[in-house]
Formats: sequence, structure tokens, C-alpha cells
Amino acid sequence: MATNADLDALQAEAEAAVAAGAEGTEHRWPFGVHGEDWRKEVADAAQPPDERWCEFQRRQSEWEAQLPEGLVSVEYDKDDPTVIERCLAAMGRDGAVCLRNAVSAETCDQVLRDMEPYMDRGSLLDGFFGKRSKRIGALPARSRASDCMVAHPALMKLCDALIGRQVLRFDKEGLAELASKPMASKRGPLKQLPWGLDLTQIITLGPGAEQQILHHDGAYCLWDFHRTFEHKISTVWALDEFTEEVGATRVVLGSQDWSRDRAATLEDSVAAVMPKGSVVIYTNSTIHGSGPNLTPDKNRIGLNIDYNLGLLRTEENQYLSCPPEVMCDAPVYMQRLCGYTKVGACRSFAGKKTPSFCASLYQK
Ligand SMILES: O=C(O)CCC(=O)C(=O)O
Ligand SMILES: [Fe+2]
Repeated sequence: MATNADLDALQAEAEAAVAAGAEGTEHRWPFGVHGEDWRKEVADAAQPPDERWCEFQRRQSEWEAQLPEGLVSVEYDKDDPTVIERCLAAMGRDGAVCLRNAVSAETCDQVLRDMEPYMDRGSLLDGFFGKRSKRIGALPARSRASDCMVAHPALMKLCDALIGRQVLRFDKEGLAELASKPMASKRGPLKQLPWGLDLTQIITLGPGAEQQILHHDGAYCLWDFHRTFEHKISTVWALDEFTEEVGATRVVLGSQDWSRDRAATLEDSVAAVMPKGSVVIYTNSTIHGSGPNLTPDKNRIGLNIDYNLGLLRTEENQYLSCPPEVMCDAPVYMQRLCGYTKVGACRSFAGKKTPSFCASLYQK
């Protein structure tokens, strides 16, 4: 796992690249430059995402033809450049994919140790959240170890492609046409849209927790972007092994393209069975829900992390959950992911300085 010192060194490196004027870095940040093995990611970032996603779109049907049936499980391998494309192809075909062993079991344990005091205090929920469940958020403010998941390089790339570039919805020209040219910018239309952290929460399902109502996360957005636009990508990490018995997240494959009047039944869904340190990823319109915990004595411990389009408000208010006096000590890429950044020319500015500079004013 990258230590904070490693991440700070990386941050300095990436800041220098921004200062040197790398085109588009303002919106691309923190594309592919950090994670558990960030050195590799720095090298990988040399390939501009724009070209990579165009190439994916040209070959999407070839990638899809290579996928196995059912919920696709891709083994995370930082040295395998096809991991991202296989995940994208599965997201396009099924609306969901499992990325297996994306962080170590030790990282999961450290996150749980960091979060234990908050989880102990959390009250039991009901209704949509599920009986005998607990939800505890604000991970970027409470667990530095969780940075490896919140800003996992594979998820950063997938969000860059799916939300930033809308690869499953628009070609390059279509996106350029849709995204308005910022009035004050001499750079022309945006090549990609800004995105950031929407929500982080540990979801614990106690023994006896019931099947959650099947739903799509886009339903809570007040605007139905159905099949037109990818505005949100959701993930659930297995902080402990996800078995069907313990209540692994269930997803309805292909439901991202269903019409809204088609209801899903439990039989339509499959469980995202996966080892500790793996993550299931799905789109805003993919129908899913946590499974029932049928065990007599085991908790299902998942970490729900969502990302959304920077033009929208976030599900969890990041500025309150991760306030500046706490985030001033976090790496700059985490500050930016949490919304301490400008979007385009003039969204979310704070005085004349960057929002992350303002956060640094709180440093003790
Ligand atoms: O905990 C899970 O497996 C999924 C939770 C979920 O989908 C939600 O609360 O929106
Ligand atoms: Fe959900």
C-alpha cells in the first residue's frame, strides 16, 4: 500500500505536471496518477485518455465478444492494460462488473480499524436502507487508508471514461457538441466533463437483514437522465468476503437499458460474490440492491462509494462530511475529488484562490 509520504511525493509530482501546463489536467485530475501502485499509474497516464477511449469505442463490439456469460469478474492486475477495457465492455453490455482483488485484505482491515469508533456509534436503520443495517459515511475525513479505494486508479479511469467522456453514450464529436464552450476559454469545447466524489459509506448488514428493495441509484437524482447520460457510477467494495448467504449486492444484468415500466424481480438478479478487497461497479440506471443476510452470526460489511457528474450536487454533502479543517491535511488529489476544486472556468470558486488553497488556510 502506498504510504502517505508516497502519496505526498506523487502529489508534488502531479502538481508539477499541472504547473507545467499539461493540457486539460484541470478537468482530468486525478486521472490515473495515484492508488496502491501509483508509480505504474504515472507511467500509464502518459497515454492521453481521449485517444484511449476513442479506441475503445472503435473496438467495443470486439471487447464485448470476448466477455464470458453472466456477471463478469475481472481480476485486477495493475500491469494488465486490458483490465479497464474489459470492465468498460462489461458495463456496456450488462451495466455492471466485478473487479476482483483491487486492494489488499490489509487495506480493508485498516479501513475498518479507522472506522470502528464511528461504526460503533451508528444507529440501526430501517426502511430503504434495510432492517438491521448501519451506514457510516465521510470516509475521506475519517480514514486515510480508504484513499486507496476512494481514489483507486481503476475507478478513476472508469469514471473518466464513463462520466468524463460518456464513452457508452456519445462519440467524441457528440460530446463536444453537447458540452458548451466556456465563454472565457480559448481552448474550445470541453473534451470531457468534470466529475467527483458523490458519496462514501460503510454499509453493515447484520444477521437477519432483509433483501433491499431493487432500485436504480439514478432514481434519487430529481431528474431522469435515463439512457441519455451517465451522471453517476456506483460501487460497493467487499470489506469482508461477499457471499450470497451474507447478503452480497445483487445486480440485474442488462437492466441499465430497460424501459422504466419494467419491474425487476429477485429472480432477475445475480449476487456479486467476490473476495474481500474486490468491488462491484454499476451504472446509475442498473437495477440492484443489497441481498438478505441469511447467516446467524456474520455481518456483511460493504463500502459504498459513488462518483457523479461535477455539474450536479452530490448525494452526501462533501463539504460538511469532509470539512476544510480536516481535509487541509489530506493529499491534494483527495481534496479535489471531494469537491475542493473549480469546475470549468467559474463553478465553485472560493475567493481568488483555488478551493484546495483555501482548505490549506485551515492548517494548524
Ligand atoms: O449495500 C449494498 O449492497 C447496496 C446498497 C445500495 O444499493 C443503496 O443503498 O443504494
Ligand atoms: Fe443503490
